[in-house]
Amino acid sequence: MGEHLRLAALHDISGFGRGSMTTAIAVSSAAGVQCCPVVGSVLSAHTAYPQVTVRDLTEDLPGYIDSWQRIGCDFDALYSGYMSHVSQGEQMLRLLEKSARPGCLFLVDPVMGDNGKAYAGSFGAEFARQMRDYCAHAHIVTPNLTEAAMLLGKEPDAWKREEHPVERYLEGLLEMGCQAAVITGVETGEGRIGARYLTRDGQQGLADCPRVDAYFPGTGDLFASVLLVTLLRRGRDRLEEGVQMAVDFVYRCVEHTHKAGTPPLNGVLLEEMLPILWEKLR
Ligand code: PXL
Repeated sequence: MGEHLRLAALHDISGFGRGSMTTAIAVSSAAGVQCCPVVGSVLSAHTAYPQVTVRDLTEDLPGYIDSWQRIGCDFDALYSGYMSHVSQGEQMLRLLEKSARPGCLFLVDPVMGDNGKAYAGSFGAEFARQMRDYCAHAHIVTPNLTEAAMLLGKEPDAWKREEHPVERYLEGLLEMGCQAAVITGVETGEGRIGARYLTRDGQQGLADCPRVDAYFPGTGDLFASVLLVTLLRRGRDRLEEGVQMAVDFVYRCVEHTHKAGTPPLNGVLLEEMLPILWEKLR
């Protein structure tokens, strides 16, 4: 054994509804990876609920990261998702510069919207432009189609009116400067959905699964978290395996939850599925 993997994750904590930090911690722990949280905001629930409280912690983050750097924390991966303020990403760049272990992976999930709409909050064109600059530093980005359109300066629903947007968006994302781009929520055939990827050195591919007729918030966070821990566990260059593992696991969670019939806003029944990750990745 000997390899004790550790990542730093910047997300919000949403108290109810599953997703973001609670998902990142659960998935990392099940995969045997320590997750050190950088909490950018605290919400009573994710913003798909009609009424939530929000505490933004952007101002606290510089001191928090200073403290980590004085202690001498270092990481095998850096991971960011939902940011209540786009400047929060600067703290991840400080970690990248000073607290990265050799081969440290930097994954950015540019959380801004879904289904052709920006999420409630500050996710306008200026946020998207700054997110684009931030993504230039990432090794891997994992937008859905809505977020990919926003990163490329388009309307959140532009992909609905374009022919074959995925191929062009993947190339556009690599032009931002990242090493690899994965677009999620892509229709891959009649009744099928999945993710497509493209890397700077020309690898490309897809993983897909049957589409389940239901929408569960937080599945993008689940996808990115599973992808990242798979790469840490199996090898940083095993993108195909990581994307496949993430699609399969999200599908199993969605299918299980759909059958269980719990309220979709509560998210997928992740706790009941974690043993699968434990089995596969330990
Ligand atoms: O799943 C992405 C996400 C993360 N965090 C918060 C959210 C959402 C999506 O709605 O509201 C607070």
